[in-house]
Amino acid sequence: MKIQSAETIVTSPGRNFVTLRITTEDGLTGLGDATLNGRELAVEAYLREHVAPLLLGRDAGRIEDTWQYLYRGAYWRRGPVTMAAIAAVDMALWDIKAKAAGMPLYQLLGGASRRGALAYGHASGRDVPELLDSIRAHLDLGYRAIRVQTGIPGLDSVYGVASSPAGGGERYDYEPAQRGALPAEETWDTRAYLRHVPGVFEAVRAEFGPELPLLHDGHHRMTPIQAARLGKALEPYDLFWLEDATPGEDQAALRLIRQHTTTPLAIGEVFNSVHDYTTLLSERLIDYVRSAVTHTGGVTAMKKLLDLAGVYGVKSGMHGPTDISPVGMAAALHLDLAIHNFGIQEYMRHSPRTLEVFETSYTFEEGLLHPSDTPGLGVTLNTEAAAAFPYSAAYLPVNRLTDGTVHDW
Ligand code: EZ4
Ligand code: CO
Repeated sequence: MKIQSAETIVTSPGRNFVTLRITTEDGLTGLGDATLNGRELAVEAYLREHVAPLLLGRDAGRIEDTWQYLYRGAYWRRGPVTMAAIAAVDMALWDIKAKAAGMPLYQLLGGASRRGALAYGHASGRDVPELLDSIRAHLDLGYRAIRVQTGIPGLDSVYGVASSPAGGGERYDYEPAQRGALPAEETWDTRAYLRHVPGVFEAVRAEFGPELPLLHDGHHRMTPIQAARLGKALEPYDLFWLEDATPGEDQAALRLIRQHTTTPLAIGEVFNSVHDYTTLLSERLIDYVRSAVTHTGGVTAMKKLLDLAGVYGVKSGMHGPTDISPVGMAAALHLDLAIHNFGIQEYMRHSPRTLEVFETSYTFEEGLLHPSDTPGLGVTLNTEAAAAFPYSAAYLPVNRLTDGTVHDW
């Protein structure tokens, strides 16, 4: 089963996606997601110029060997661009291997460990009444776990708060990457945030009771001691997790937070390697691993990372925003179903236009996602539809404190 071609496809059905399609001499195709939000063309060029030529003629069945060849063989290791490119190759090869076997990928990963993967949706509101409506709308959509993000008095726009929140069955349409030549700029005030958030969770618990799993994303904006204080303040509301309390590259920061609070901690959506987690796992400083298959070197690397996490009792909580393409989402769902230490899966529905380009087979019923029993990953790329949506530059916002200092977004 030799690789005959490896093509990159950039499409923008509302937002940009980079996809790798590998075809074998006997006509099997595999898809891989290589989307890196706001830096898409760097990964596309890496794949097109430096990876695709090395794949031609290789045995498509040698997934581990190809992973090591691209990782160790480049000499330059890790980093989001490299690891997204390797992830795309790895996903495409697993897609091909599972199609050749006539099985859904999760069967090759050890078979199903559960009926489906508990998904969490994203409720948000500019104020508390709007937030409560958004939570109701998500419960109506079938979600059984909900992330809560809220506007902050005095701040114009805040991470994770949709401008037109889901209501009456609408999709949560928050897309932080804005099209245009320059990133948008937002203003941030951590003290205002810390004052406001506990009262929001108080109102949510008062309305919906103690059972509903609630999550919250701090989006890297706090210092360790601020995060410790927030974690402590949120303890009465029994969060499922507090995500990205501090900037991700500082693993030691989590030690300080951990000393002060029993609120469960999740981190890792901007990580790209198991080496980003070694302190966090061995010292049991976190509860959930947030990496995406797309940004961490694919199914092969993610499986190893999650197996290591399991040794320390840490569970999965894979990243699943709309900037992970349906291909990357499907790869996550196969792992979610197969691994033992599954925790939860983030699920933001893709737009109808995205789903025209990427035809998916995964399902969402009674709060659970299932990758389907279609052989392979279960996603087809409609190349005609993809071609109708050319790349359009889009950037994530830049964040500034009220005095103009650049802050973490
Ligand atoms: O901001 O995927 O938990 N989810 C998140 C996402 C990230 C975007 C960045 O590309 O934090 O919304
Ligand atoms: Co996040």
